[in-house]
Amino acid sequence: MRIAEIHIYRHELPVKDGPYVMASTVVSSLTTTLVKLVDETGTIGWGETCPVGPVYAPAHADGALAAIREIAPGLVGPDISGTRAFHRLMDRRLNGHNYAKAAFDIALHDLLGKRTGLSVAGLLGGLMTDRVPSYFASGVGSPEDIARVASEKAAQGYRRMQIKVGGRAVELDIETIHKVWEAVGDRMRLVVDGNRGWTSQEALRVSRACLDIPIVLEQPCNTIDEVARIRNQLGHGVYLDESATDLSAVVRSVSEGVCDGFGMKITRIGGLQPMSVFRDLCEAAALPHTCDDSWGGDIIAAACAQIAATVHPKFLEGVWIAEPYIDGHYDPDSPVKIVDGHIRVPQGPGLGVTPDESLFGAPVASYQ
Ligand code: 0XW
Ligand code: MG
Repeated sequence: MRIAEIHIYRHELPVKDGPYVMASTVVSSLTTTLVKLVDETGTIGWGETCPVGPVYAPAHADGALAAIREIAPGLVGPDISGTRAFHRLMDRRLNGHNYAKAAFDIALHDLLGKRTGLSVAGLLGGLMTDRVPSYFASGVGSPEDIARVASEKAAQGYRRMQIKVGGRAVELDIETIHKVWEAVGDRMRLVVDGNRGWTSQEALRVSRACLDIPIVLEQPCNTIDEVARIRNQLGHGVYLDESATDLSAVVRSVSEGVCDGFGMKITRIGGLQPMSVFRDLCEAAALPHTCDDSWGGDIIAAACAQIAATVHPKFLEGVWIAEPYIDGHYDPDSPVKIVDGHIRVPQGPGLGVTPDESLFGAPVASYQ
C-alpha cells in the first residue's frame, strides 16, 4: 500500500474543572495534534498525540508538530509493506521523537484495519475481551479532597485508583494515602504516583509510613537509578512510568529487576507496533502494566482500548483515558466513554471511531 495524502490538524482540549496538577506540572489546556492518512484507494486512518504539557515528559505539543513535519514528506509515495517497515521508514527521516511517530503509527493501524475489515485489536493479536477496566487518576490535592474523590470513584465502579503525590511536603502525601485507605479500603487497588517528584529518601520515608497499606508506588523518583538504589528497602511494589522511555529501557528494567510493573503510554513507546512488543515482553516476564496515554481525545482513547483488549487480563492493570477531564467527543456516534469504571472497546474496523473533522478546522499542514 502507499500513502497518497497526509493532513495534520491541531485541536485544543481544555481541562474540565481544571487545572490538572501533578508533582512537576500544572496544566489547564492541552494542544493535541491529529494525523490523517489517506492511501491510494482513498481509505483513511487517524492518529493523535497529545503531550500533557511541556514538563511531564521530554515531549511538547510544538515538538510533536515539528517532528511530524520532518517525517511526513518521506511517508507519501513509498510502498508500505508493514507496520515494522513503516517504523524503519520513519526512523530514516528522524532519530527518536517516539511521541510524534506514534501519531503516524496509530493512523496506519486505523487505516490497515479499515482496508482489511479488522479491528486494531484484531491486527495486534486479537481480542481477549470487549470491555476493559479503566482506572481513575486524581490530581495532587488535599487529603480530604482526594479521599472524597476516591469514595466517589469506588461507588462509580472503578476498581483501581491512582493517587497523585509529590511536589509538596511528604507529610501531606502520607496523610493523603492514609485518608484514601480509610475511605475506600480494599474496594479499589491503590497506586501512588509520584511523577518523578520524590527523592529516594522521601520515597523510602513514605513507604515506611504506609507499610500497612497495600499500595504500589509508581515512578516515585526521577530516574531508574534512583529507584534501583532503594528498591530492596521499599515495603511496596514499584512501577515505572516516565522512566520506561522506550523498549530498551523496558528490557533493562525487566532484566535488572528494577520494577514490578509499568504504567505505559502508547505515544511514549512510539505507537501501537512497539506497544504490542512491550505487551509481549511483559507477558513473558509476568509483569502487569497499564495501557494509557498522557492525554488526548477519542483517537488516543480508542487506541488505548484496542491494545488493552489484546492484553491477557491478568496482566492488564487498567486503561487511563482523559475522557473524565474533557468536554465532548470527536465521534458523536461512537464516543469512547468510561461507564461503571470500564470502557467498551469500539466496534468496527480500525480504531472503531470516526472523528467529525469539522471540529479540527483547516489542516495546519498537508502533504501529497
Ligand atoms: C495519569 N496519567 C496516565 C495521565 C497523565 O498524563 C499522567 C499519567 C501518569 O500516570 O503519570
Ligand atoms: Mg504515572
